[in-house]
Amino acid sequence: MRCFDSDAHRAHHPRDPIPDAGRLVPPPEVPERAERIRAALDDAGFEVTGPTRRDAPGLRRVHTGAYLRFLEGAHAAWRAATGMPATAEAVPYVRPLRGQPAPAPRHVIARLGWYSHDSDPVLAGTWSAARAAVDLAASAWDAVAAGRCAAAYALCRPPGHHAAADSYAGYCYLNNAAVVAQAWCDQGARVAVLDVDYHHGNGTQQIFYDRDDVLFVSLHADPAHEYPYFLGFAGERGRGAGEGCTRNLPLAPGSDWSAYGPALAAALGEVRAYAPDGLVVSLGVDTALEDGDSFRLVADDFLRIGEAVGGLGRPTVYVQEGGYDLDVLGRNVTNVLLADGR
Ligand code: OKP
Ligand code: ZN
Repeated sequence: MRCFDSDAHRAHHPRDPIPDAGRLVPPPEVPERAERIRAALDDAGFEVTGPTRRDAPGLRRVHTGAYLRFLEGAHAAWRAATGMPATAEAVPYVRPLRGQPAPAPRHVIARLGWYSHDSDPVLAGTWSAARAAVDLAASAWDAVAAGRCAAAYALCRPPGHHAAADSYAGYCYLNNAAVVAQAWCDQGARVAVLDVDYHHGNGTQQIFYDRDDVLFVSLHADPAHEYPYFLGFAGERGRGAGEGCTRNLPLAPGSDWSAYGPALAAALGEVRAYAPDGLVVSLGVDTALEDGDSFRLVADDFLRIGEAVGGLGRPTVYVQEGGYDLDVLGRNVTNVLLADGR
C-alpha cells in the first residue's frame, strides 16, 4: 500500500464555530486530523510520499469551469467586497428562490450561496489546500493505474464526497474521489466508488448520477435522520443511462457491526457484480463509536472493512473522507489499510 500525504492541507484551518443541529460547535475538520492519521501511518510502517502528479487529471471534467474559477478567487473577491482581513472566513448565507428567475449572480455574497449547498467557510487557504488534496488523490491513482501497486491511499484533507459539480458542502470543496474515478474513466475504465463514510456522499452521487461508467455505492446513516438530509435514500438508483448505477444503503444511526456487516457485504456484492476495472474507496472513519452521534464501529470492524475490500482483488485507490475523533481516527484508517493486505 503506497500512501500519499503533504503539509499543504494546513492552509485550510477553519476556526470559527459552525452551526450543527441547533448549536454552534468548534469546526471538527481541522489540520490535526491529518496529522494524527499521518502519525498512525508512520507508526504502522507505511511508505508515505508527497504528490507525484500536480496536473489534476479529471478535475475539470468533474467540476465546472465556473465553479473552479469561483472557488479559486472567492476569498480575495470577498475581501475586496467587504474589507475583511486575510484571516477572516467567508460564509455563505443567501440562496436563490426556487421557481424564480435566477441569473448566475455577480456579487460575491450571492456567489458564495450559489456555489454551495451548506454553510462552510471559504478561507484564504481553502483553494490551495483543496487543490493539493486533489493532487494526492491523483498521485495515488497514478500509482495504481500505472500498475506500480495494487492499492494506494491518499490522505486527502479537506475531504471531498459532499462537493458536487458546482457546489461545496460538508467540509468538502473539491471531490477527490470523483476526480480519481473520472481520471480512470478517461482511460476507458469502468469504475466503482464505494463510499463508507458515515454521511452519504451526495456530491459524488450527483456527479455520476446519469452515467453508467461509474457505479456509486454508499453505506451511510439514514438521511431521514442525518446529514446531508436531502439525499442518500434507498430509492435513488441513478437516472437515464445511469439507472441502476447508484446504490444507497442507509442504516439507522447507532448501528453496530451486526447491521453494518451485512450491509457492507451487500455493497461489495454490488461492486463485484459491476466488475469494475478500478475501485475508489471514499474512506470515512466517522463510523466509529467514538465519533459521537454515529455508527458504533470498533477497531476490529475497520480490520473487517479492509479485509473485505482487499478481498475484492480490484485495483483500489483509498481516498480519505471524514473521521473526527482525533484519538481513534489514525488507528481506524491504518486498520483498514493493514487488513486490505496489499
Ligand atoms: C462531512 B463528512 C453545518 C455542518 C454540519 C456537516 C457534516 C459533514 C460531514 N454547516 N455537519 O464526514 O461526510
Ligand atoms: Zn462523514
